[in-house]
Amino acid sequence: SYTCENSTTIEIPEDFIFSASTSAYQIEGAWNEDGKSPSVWDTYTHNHPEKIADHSNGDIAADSYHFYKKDVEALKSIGFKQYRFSISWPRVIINGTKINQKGIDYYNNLINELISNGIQPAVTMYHWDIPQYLQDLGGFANPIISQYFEFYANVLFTNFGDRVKIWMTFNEPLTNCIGEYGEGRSGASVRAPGVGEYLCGHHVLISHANVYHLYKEKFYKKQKGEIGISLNLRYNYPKDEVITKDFVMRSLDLVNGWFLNPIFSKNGGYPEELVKIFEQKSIEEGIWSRLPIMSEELKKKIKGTADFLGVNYYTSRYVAPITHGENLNKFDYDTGISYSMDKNWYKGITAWAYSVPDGLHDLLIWIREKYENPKIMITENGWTDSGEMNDFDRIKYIKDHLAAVLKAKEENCNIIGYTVWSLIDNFEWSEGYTVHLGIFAVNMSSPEKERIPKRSARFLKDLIANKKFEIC
Ligand code: PNW
Repeated sequence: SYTCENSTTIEIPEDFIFSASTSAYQIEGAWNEDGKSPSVWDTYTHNHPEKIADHSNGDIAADSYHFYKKDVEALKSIGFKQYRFSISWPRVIINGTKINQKGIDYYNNLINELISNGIQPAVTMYHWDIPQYLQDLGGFANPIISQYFEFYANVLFTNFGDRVKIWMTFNEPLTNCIGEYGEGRSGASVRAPGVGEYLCGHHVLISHANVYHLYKEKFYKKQKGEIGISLNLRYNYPKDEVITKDFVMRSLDLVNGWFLNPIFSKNGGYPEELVKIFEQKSIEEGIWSRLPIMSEELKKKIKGTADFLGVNYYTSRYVAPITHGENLNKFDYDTGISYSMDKNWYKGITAWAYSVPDGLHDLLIWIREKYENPKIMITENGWTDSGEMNDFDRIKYIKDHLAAVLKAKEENCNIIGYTVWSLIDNFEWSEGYTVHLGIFAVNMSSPEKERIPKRSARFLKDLIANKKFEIC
């Protein structure tokens, strides 16, 4: 229970932005309407329902394609001034190759509805739903993908850039590259654990940089927007007294640094430690280095290509060196890190959900020190429930994490705002509809798909209105 004897009031700075987040495949439905071509998630869920907890899919989901006005209404009712959503690549570009005007119309309607309600759109270009056609050509394992991605981004800037001023190229490439190419989640036709993840990561970085340069050269002067990227980051703590501080710091460099270092570090390129590991591994394994080589020219091209860093934070971990015989994914094996949890961390209902608010604070300080205090927007943070409307655990989670963010901000981290994942309950990937992360429930069995505020929605409404909250 959360009875609280002496609470503290936390004040929220006047200009701090509050936002809520969703992604296209998880909410839109209309998977084959108005010319939309299939994404890998359509194919995967249709061909392999057994891989999804409740054998469901995103064919209809919250039906935001037809009910986007309900989403905007929900946002407005809470007082959010920003909405982070993603655009479905295969809806806007059929098979990744042909422009679909009806897809463009849909996002124009959504963007206009947001703006006329005083809500600023913040758009993710790619939240894991690559056109199946491009996946069949190798997806992000094929270097040509950067040209297709640039073509797509060009269409987005051309059509929406007059009104969209905040862009995120990618959402969580680490999760996506490991999931697709390492673990075979979502039907990548190229599954190559230990190779595919790194090819994917490499071409994500190149695609991201190309799109950043495209914007700066062709659109920025007129549109004056910002380009960032959303990375899923965690903090690590030593599992026991035997684990050295060096090991912990190195683990952060290896994992968080994979995507942070090339874009946000002073010298660019992959973390030195990561490169070293693969030099060793290729000698041991007698094969070509599995981490693609980043030339000096490419380092230069990728370095500094973000106006802000989007931080998606859910949890942290204890770390220790791997021991013989552990069953690990290839990335954990390559980096040599074994993860565990503290039995005192509050646990949610998915395997990954442990509440570690200190980890968010410590992560933000670590980024400030390591990457010269970049501008940061928290682009995801959220908690699971199993269907209850009085979601007190989520309220506590949000309070604790917001307090951690504001503390880091007071300690001079350049943080401009906080985004909750998610605005509405939605298709939670492999968990289907069995796990809920929305501050609004969605009546999935009703054709009207009503959005119903949970207790946490009302909490956030008060918090945004009063610019303060009470914490224990
Ligand atoms: C994110 N972790 O994934 C995704 O961006 C969302 O699409 C998803 O619905 C949401 O979180 C909830 O799962 C995660 O480090 C990535 O524990 C990493 C972690 C958790 C979630």
